[in-house]
Amino acid sequence: MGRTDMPQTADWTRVVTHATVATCAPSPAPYGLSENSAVALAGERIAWVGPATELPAVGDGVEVIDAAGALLTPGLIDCHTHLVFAGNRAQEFELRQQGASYEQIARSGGGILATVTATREASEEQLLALALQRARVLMAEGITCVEIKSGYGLDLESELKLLRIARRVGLELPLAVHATLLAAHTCPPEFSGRADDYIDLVVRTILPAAAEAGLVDSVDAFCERIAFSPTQVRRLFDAARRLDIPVRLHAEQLSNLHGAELAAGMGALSADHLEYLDEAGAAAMARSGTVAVLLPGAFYYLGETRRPPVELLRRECVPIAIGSDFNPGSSPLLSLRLAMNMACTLFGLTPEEALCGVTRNAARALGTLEERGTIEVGKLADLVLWDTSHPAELAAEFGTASPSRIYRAGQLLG
Ligand code: DI6
Ligand code: FE
Repeated sequence: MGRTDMPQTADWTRVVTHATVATCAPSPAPYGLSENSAVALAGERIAWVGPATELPAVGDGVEVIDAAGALLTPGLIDCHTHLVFAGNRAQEFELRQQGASYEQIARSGGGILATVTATREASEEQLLALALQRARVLMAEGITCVEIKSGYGLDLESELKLLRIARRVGLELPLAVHATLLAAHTCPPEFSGRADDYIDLVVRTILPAAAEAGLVDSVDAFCERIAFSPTQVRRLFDAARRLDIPVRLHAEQLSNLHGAELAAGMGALSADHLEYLDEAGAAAMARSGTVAVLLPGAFYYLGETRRPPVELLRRECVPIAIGSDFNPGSSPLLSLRLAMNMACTLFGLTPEEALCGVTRNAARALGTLEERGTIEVGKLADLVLWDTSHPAELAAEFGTASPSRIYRAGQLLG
């Protein structure tokens, strides 16, 4: 029998049936939710989605999992982490509790630079072990894809080291990794007072070398008074665009330098933080389809009071994603579930926005929406079966509702 004559189900490998499926795809139903549904997998891809009552008969070789009403969602995506670093900044937490601000600590040589010192001193194997340990914690929450930034090396060798580690995490674990070059995180001590010269080094040496080694999926920068100016960011983004590498930006976290507007104007995948975003910035993001990545962990940990303009983002139809921003200085919380909850409690998102913010819109922020982020035929079978049946629980609570089964590209993780 020729392949075209074979029944549609011939290449199916697994079926999850009697599930409450939240596809997270655009749909009139909140969460794209449907009860008593089935999802069929053919190898690493999703082959069929529909009501369990319409599921075609399947052959003996197909594993059938009866979900008994449990919730099935896309694998979660943490689209903003700084997962590779050494040391910790607990002493800075003490200083801040005594009244020092994040900016004051950064200006006096602490902050990001303290982590740069610890990270430069650590070996590649030590850093890899730390990153793997952290990635496993995220995976246990149902994360199947993570973005990992460099940015605590700030010289050629160290930045390449961090990006290689990001890639190795994706090779050693069943986890998709998007590696982001964040060499423009802050000015390293060797370039103190010479930020333009450091940007020269990033543009002429670090970015081309990292790109040549195949280590860069996107380029990021920290656009802030304590980091880089919009003019410097533009030079870096121009260089990234010449290499055909997508850009994203830490923008409007502590002040409004109009970074989001700049990033959107250059077609950025995302602009992240955005507490100080204004109307022009949101309108520019809407025009370019740039995703707003909200990072409530940093807002919470730094004791900020200014919230990102969620109502404005909704009005402008800017897609909203949520990341953990896991890092030792401003967001030491290794839990995307907690970030989802905080996005609701602190920023006023709905649980549905929170779930779509770590699935569909997070995939979009990583430029991978065609492959991931929703349960739709043809996409990778990155799926999580939960020990709950209602999707609101994923944002309403944390430390509860755990994954009972996780599939990464069709493979059951064990
Ligand atoms: N914004 C942040 O919140 C983190 N990086 C950034 O650009 C902070 C990183 C750190 O303090 O180590
Ligand atoms: Fe960040």
